[in-house]
Amino acid sequence: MPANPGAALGRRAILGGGAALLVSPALAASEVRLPFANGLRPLTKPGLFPGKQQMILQRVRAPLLETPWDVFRKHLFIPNDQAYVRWHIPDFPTAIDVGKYRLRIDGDVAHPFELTLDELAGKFPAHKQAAINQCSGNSRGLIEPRVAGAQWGNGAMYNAMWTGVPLAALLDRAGVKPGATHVAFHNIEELIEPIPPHALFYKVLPLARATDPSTMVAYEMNGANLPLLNGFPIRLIVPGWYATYWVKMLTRITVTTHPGTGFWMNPAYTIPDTPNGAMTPGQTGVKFVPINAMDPRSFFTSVTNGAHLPAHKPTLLRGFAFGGGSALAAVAVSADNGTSWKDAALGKDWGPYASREWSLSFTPAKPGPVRLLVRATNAAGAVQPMVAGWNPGGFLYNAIEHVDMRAV
Ligand SMILES: Nc1nc2c(c(=O)[nH]1)N[C@H]1C(S)=C(S)[C@@H](COP(=O)(O)O)O[C@H]1N2
Ligand SMILES: [Mo]
Repeated sequence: MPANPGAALGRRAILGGGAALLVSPALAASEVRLPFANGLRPLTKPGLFPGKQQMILQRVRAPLLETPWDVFRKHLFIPNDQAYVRWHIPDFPTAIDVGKYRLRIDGDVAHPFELTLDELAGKFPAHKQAAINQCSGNSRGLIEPRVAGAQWGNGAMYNAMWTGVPLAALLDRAGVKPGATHVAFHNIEELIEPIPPHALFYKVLPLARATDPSTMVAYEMNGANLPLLNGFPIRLIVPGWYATYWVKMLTRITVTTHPGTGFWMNPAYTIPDTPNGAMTPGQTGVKFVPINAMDPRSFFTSVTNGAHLPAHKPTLLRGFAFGGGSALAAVAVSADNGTSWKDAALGKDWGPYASREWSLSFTPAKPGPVRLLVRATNAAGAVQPMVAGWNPGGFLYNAIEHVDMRAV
């Protein structure tokens, strides 16, 4: 952790380059097969995208890079150079001039103001918090029936330790006017080249969510500068909510009385206003609302499909889980397709919005096939379902994961 984060930002005047735009799948090192039809994807050569090691190449421009599953098997906090990447607008910036960079707070406030990056890091107390960034469409490739959009496996997420300034501290200094209801977030893309207003990646939060103590403007990820592709120099983080609100290269925060009608608020990134955001394909008359809090999820990391376990002997199973919109309450494993569940032990608690390790000793009763399921429950009582609910955006996927192995 640099002693003076402002200075650390200042040292890096220009970042990035055009590398991301020159990638062709032919430059990929190898391939990986994601667990659904048409799941074959190239793996990038390390360094092909600025600041990124080997990633699963979903799209070149605008980049969609998925974190390979092996990374989750090794790390609870995903290294910055392997954190997944998602951009919407092809001409997103490939260089940042940190000396000229400004963050502006305006709109329905008493005292609009502007900060340099040094002022942001130097004038407000630094706040640290672990939180998982997960794309609304993470695991979309697993949804049945299939829907359009990035066909991610489970790797469009990463747990990280964030350092920054609570958004409430910035809004307090600006003095939110009575009657304000929402806060809108702009990013540098609109300064780079003319983008039609309807296409701007412009996101809006309800005021209560914006002033929640966990919402913050982050300038460090895992104790280092944010990678360019993950939003250098600053981004919004909205712990517990899907990453679509985690606006990268944040430039302007506008307090407003409007919920926002830009394309990326509506119709994009909306979910059915039904239990678990589920509906049936073709159903009509469904009301849609902006996507919001995440659902609980849990994963195995110590075992994979096809593994052999010793029969009659204990194996320590391990994995990680998160609660989503509220803290993780429990993780349980089933060896009988969900008829009975055994609670796992939970590892260090990194805070309500972070990933947490779990472990459980398991002894196969006899040789033969073993299917294990893992299920998370959060503090609000949400439990992972056996089958994920369907919606046309392919959002909120959180079905119970399983591994098929053999006891020998
Ligand atoms: N400026 C900007 N911020 C953005 C986006 C974008 O396209 N532009 N995409 C959002 C979406 S939908 C996701 S899933 C996350 C991805 O964050 P990451 O690239 O750090 O993984 O960034 C969010 N913030
Ligand atoms: Mo996303």
